[in-house]
Amino acid sequence: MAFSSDFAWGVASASYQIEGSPMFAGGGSSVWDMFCRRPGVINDGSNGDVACDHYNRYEEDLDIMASLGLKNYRLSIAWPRVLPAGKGEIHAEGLAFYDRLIDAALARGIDPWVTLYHWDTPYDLYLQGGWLNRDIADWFADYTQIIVDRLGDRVTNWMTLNEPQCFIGLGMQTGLHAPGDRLAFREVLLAGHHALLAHGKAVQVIRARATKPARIGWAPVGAAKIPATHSPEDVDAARLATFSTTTKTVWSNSWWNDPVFFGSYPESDLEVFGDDAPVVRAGDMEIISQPLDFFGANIYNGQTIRAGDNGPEDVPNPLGIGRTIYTWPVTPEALYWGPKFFYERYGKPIVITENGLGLSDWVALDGKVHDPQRIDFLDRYISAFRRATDDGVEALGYFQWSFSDNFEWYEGYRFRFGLVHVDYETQVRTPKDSAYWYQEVAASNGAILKG
Ligand code: GCO
Repeated sequence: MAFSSDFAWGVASASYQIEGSPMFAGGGSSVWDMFCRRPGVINDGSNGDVACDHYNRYEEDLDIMASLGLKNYRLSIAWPRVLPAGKGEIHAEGLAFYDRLIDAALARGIDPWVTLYHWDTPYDLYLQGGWLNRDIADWFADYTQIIVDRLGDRVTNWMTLNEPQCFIGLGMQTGLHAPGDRLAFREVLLAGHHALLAHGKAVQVIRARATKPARIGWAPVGAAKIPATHSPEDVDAARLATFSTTTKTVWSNSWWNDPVFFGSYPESDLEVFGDDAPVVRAGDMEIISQPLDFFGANIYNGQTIRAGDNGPEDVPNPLGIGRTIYTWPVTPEALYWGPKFFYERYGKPIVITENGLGLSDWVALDGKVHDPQRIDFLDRYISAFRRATDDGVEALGYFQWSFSDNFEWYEGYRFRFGLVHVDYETQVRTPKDSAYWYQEVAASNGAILKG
């Protein structure tokens, strides 16, 4: 079986992880700029000041992409590059950068998939409450309008927010990510509600103002659950675990996606969250549940689940299971069951907006970067995704995270996720073996996969 003939093979990136900070190019700073300046929060003491210097080297990066035959590029826009204070005055040069970037991609036959927000909240807005301030939904809508008015004649594919679970949960509950807050669950969920409102308002703006017909989705974490066996009991248990939670956590898929696709928070989560759940004002859910064209999901691994006496139970991973540098377990079936369950429940075509792995790659004596584990990992995962499509899941695309090595948040530059190696001392790019392999996967529409 095969992927559809118009299946989008792509690579993904995010502004703060590759561009270099806007604050050195006339723009504003973001919560990540400020967070990285706190001692001890980034494991190698680094920051995104320069990163891959993509702001200055985007043409070279797009040339490499084109030379690898890659036709789809998921990128994000740095809000403070365009609006240094998050609202008000536009930084013309910052906006012009994205104009050039989109044109340069299109000129090389690369279709840009634009994410409006991949975590770089303008610091000035944080000082006004950030995601805790309900007004942020309007600030985000105004920012979106500026972007869509400028790029909406050329961009087809849009994503609003990347991983609300992370920028709300890791950013505001555990403090591992910027802005590094540790708030009560009630405040966390309130901020999450505002993020959902921002999403909905942004969708309204794109629909109203894009002159090129738009396809719109978002890119939440897809917390995948894998049934321990194919028995109906285990499959039901995994499905239930995918769409409910028994603890006060932000990692519930349905908490974020039910409002977006159904216009309501899930009853079972509401019971667990109790008084911590946000007050939903009249009209909120109508805004949040704007029709979307695809379900984007970032999936890296999955938790195995079995039917237990008192509901779904986590099954421990086998001893010695393969693990990536993050110690995330290698669980390719996540890319079968995740898409399958999401498609079943929400009925929207699936785009894997991120999948990949971090390793510690280096340039070998022969000048090349050999990363057989990445090739094996990706083959297993993409093959599992293909099996999901064989079993009826409608799939529009797959985006490998990431095009190049980059700033991996609190791990800094130690963890390399790229198909292209970056030497941060010299900014020299070297496509890894996996880049050439992925080129063949895309060119053959998956036919060379072995998994
Ligand atoms: C995320 C982000 C990416 C990460 C990638 C690897 O999932 O955290 O969307 O920015 O770099 O997932 O951790």
